[in-house]
Parts: sequence; C-alpha cells; structure tokens
Amino acid sequence: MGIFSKLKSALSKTVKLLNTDVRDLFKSSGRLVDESFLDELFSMLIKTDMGVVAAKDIVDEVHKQFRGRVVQFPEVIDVLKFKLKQLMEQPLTPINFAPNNPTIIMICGVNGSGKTTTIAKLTRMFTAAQKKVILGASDTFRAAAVEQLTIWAERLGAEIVTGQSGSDPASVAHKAVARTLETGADICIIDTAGRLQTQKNLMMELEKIRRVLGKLVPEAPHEVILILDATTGQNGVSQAKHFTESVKCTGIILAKLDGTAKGGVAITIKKQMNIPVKFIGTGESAEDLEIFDPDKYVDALFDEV
Ligand SMILES: Nc1nc2c(ncn2[C@@H]2O[C@H](COP(=O)(O)OP(=O)(O)OP(=O)(O)O)[C@@H](O)[C@H]2O)c(=O)[nH]1
Ligand SMILES: [Mg+2]
Repeated sequence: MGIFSKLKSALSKTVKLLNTDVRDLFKSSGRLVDESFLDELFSMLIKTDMGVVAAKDIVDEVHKQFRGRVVQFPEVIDVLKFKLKQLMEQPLTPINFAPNNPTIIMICGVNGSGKTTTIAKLTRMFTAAQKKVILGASDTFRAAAVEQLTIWAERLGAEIVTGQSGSDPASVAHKAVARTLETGADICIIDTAGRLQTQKNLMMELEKIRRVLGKLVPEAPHEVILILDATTGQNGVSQAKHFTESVKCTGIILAKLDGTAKGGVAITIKKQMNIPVKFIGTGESAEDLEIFDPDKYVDALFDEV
C-alpha cells in the first residue's frame, strides 16, 4: 500500500464520520445553511474529538461564507479542508537528532498507550537508515515488558540493555546511555512503564529517569516523546498537559489512529498544546508509523472512499 492509501485506511473511521455522515446532511438539491444545518455540522465535527474550539471555528467560517444560501456538499468540504489545514499548520518535525552522536530519546505515556510498540516502529525506521540503536528497558515494573522489548530488539537487530525485575528504572536508563557511548551507537531509546498522569510518585520517577539521561550526555534527552492512544480522544489532551509539566515532552506520537473515529484529536492537541505531533501509529506492526503531515492528514480525512 502507498503511504497515502495506508494513511487513508488508518483514518477510515474518522473519514467515514466526516465524509459520509457530513454528506448525508445534504439532499441532492443541496442544503440551506441555516441554524439547524450549522448545529448538525457542529455535532458531527465534535464526534471526531477535534474539540469545541476548532469545531466552532469551522462552523463560524461556513456560516460566514454561506449564510442563507443553498450549498452543495463539495463547497462545504472545501471550507472544512481549508480551515482544518489552517488549524493544524505546523512544520514537519521528525526526530530532533543530536548534532553530535548519540541521540537519546525517552518515551513515556499512560498504561497501554502503545509505547513499546512505537519504540519498535522507531527502531525499525532508524535501523533502515543504517543507524545503530540501543534500547533501554526501563519498564522494570512488569517482567513481561522486558520480554516484549527483547523480542522486538532481536527481530529488529537492536541491542537491548535490561535490569533486574523491580530494579530502579533510572539506573537501567543510565546503563543504556553508558552502553550507547561505549559501543558508539547512534541512538538510544528508553522505554518506561505506563503510568497515570495523576500518580505523583510515578511521575517523580519519570522526572528522575529524565535527569539521569543527562548525566553522561549533557544535552540529553534530545526528545521526550509522549505516546497518546488516539482512541482516548479528548482525554489525551489532559494527559499531555500533565506529562509535559513534569517531563517537558518535546513531541507526541498519536498511536492507534487506525482504530478510531477520533482522528480529530490531532487538531485539539495542536490547538491547545505547544508541542508538535511528530508521527502517527497506524497499526500493530513495526512498519505502521507515518510522519505526521497536517496537509496529507486533512486530505486523507476527506479523500473520497
Ligand atoms: N491498532 C493499533 N494497535 C496498536 C498501535 N500501537 C500499539 N498498539 C497495540 O496496543 C497494545 C499496547 O501496546 P504496547 O506497545 O504494549 O503499549 P505500552 O504503552 O507499551 O503498554 P504498557 O507498557 O503496558 O504501559 C498492543 O496490543 C499493541 O499491539 C497502533 O498504532 N495501532
Ligand atoms: Mg510497554
């Protein structure tokens, strides 16, 4: 599958909501833009979890351009696309590599958001670019977590640094960075245990991991990436706020976009947070990662099925 069709199929639930359901608001003769039309459009946009502010912006624009007129579906879609692209505009921001090796990347997020799988996807992308990757298994909380990352490391040809089950995750992170320097590897990615943004102690543990990463490489971590499960929609925004406050996230990867009609959440994040969405996860395998490109994203949302 080409990149665009893969993206489109990942977003298919959101696409259905926007494309098919919005189309259903129109009769073949078009539709009068009045209060009831605008209300219906608003509720439909809200269902994508783009947030009230963005949805209102879009509805206001449709109102401004078409009030009192009978319009056809494509005219309204053009306004939606234009407005969404404007709302989501951001430069492409893939990984911020260290000017001099190595680049240290820390991954965090709530339980089950897709952290370990996303690490596999990033590793695959880096090794395909001939970069040597070391993985730090700082999720020492669950024995199965180390096992899961070990399987990916073997499959993808990356080295993994582990610690005893239940040992200090920060010490494993330190060991991983040390091993990265020792082997001259290009990139070190630290997996962390899932935690709720409201668990104070666990958030402090995350801060400690972050601090330790800078001990051997002063500018590290170069990236602190928050993995958000797109299916949680608006909830993700409050997670993002808390994580950013404690570990200063530099970017977001939106995982599991393939399973949800809440693809609009990318818009809220852009609007409310000052951190870029860097990649999106479009499936469970190591290939299912795409650079987040707002233009392509919006086109995929409205491309006819
Ligand atoms: N469909 C889909 N599933 C995904 C995606 N990313 C991860 N998953 C699945 O989500 C589940 C949890 O993924 P993990 O990578 O183990 O999540 P985690 O954040 O490491 O979980 P904890 O370490 O337990 O906090 C697994 O079944 C993954 O296969 C994605 O982009 N799309
Ligand atoms: Mg994990």
